[in-house]
Amino acid sequence: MMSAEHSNRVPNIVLILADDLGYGDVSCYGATQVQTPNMDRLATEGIRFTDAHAVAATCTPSRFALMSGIYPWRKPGTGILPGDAALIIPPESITLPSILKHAGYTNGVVGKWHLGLGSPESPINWNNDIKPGPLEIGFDYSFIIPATGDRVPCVFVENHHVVNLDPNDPIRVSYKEKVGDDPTGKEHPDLLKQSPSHGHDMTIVNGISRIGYMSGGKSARWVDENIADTITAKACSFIETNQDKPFFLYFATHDIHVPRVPHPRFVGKTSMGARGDAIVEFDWSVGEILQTLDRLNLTNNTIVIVSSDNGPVVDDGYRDRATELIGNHKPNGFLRGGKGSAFEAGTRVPFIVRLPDKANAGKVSDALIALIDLPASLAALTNQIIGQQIPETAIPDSENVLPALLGETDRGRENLVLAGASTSLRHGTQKIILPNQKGQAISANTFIETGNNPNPQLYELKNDISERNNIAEKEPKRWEELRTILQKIRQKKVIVP
Ligand code: NG6
Ligand code: CA
Repeated sequence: MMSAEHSNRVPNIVLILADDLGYGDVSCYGATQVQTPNMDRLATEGIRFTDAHAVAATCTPSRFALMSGIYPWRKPGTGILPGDAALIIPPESITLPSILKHAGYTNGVVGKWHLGLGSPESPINWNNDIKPGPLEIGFDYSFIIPATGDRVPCVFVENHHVVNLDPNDPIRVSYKEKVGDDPTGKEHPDLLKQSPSHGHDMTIVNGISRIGYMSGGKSARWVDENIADTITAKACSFIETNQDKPFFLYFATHDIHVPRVPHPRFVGKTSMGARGDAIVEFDWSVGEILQTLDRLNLTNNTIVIVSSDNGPVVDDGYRDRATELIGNHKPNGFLRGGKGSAFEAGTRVPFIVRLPDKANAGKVSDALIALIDLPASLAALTNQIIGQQIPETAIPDSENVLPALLGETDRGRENLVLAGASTSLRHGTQKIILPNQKGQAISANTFIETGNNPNPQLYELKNDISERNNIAEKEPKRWEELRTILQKIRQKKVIVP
């Protein structure tokens, strides 16, 4: 089957996870106003999935599921985290990286983390050892943006330490009150090079006001224009350093999240302003990874997976002209909704897998799969090759969809629970969204259709991919059957560490 078996070595795994990249944002998924040649190359050389999902429509719960194999709604406290939150995955628990580590992989995470750092008992001191974090849940190397680009502290953390920190200029962070005398966006809009449209009016770093307050750490602060260059170089050097052993690289880009401040060489590459240019920058990062694998002769023994943590958003809190310049571009493609939404575009994301030896190159698969399935599927892969077993109670919501990932079948999951503004269930091509009495139909901040509705919703995506025709009232029996399936999954007894 795969060359990995012949060479008696497990394949390397590179997982590139974009931030807020929508189903319609790349050219191999139909975008025309922006070209993504490296994503397109991957689609030509790999398998392009049309029905792959993040299990949540925002970052933290989506990434929690990817790492832990547990639906985020099973664990309180897995919503969008502030930058000073404690790690939400207990150290020593069984995770995607710990499974691979056990199978002999050397694991690295580079880029956006947003799963918390430190513990509730000992909150993070940014000037000291910062742990627990990625290294305590299975990674061997980490170079991370602690939370998001728009949240303080705006510094990189490498393993347990802030990069380039001057001990004489310690960092303080608060999400409650102003610390130190750095100007805020609220007090000093005159100092801003990009102003907020919602929130984002606290400490100014690099001319951009953020969520949260920080002081100190001047020499450690990132320059937004250089984030993609910095983390892409770290990701490539992790590959280079570990080329002689099986490695797993989780490369979580900052693109195309806000604030969108691409490097000057990408500015103006599209007619869509910062958001379009950030897509081009993201695609460049993908290209750098592919070239590094080519140069080191690793392409034929490496699985490359590229996806996104949740659906797209145009105005996510900064006036970067994304709305004005969007033209005919549809970030959600032919889907309804976007980031945060219970409609498909909240969670259905681009997902491409390139296999060793480019097996099944060019295939398009409509298997229903999700990022949460990577722990069980990659465990199955390593199990096939080296016979690894993991405890039965671990990664309870992760399903082994390896045959679909390998392109051997178009069958994926039967059921998938999705956490957007309201909870929904996919059962094959059928979808229900639970009634939500309180939620707004359109997000006041992002103007995205949330999918919230006080009434039951049922869609047959086979002939209504854009969720326009709610058939719940016409088909009460089908609605009830699907709701029962969802209830059963929700009530399943699982161990949540
Ligand atoms: C929201 C922010 C948004 C973004 C999001 C998290 C405001 C008004 N909006 O609260 O800008 O940071 O959180 O995005 O502050 S995510 O991709 O990390 O989930
Ligand atoms: Ca995101």
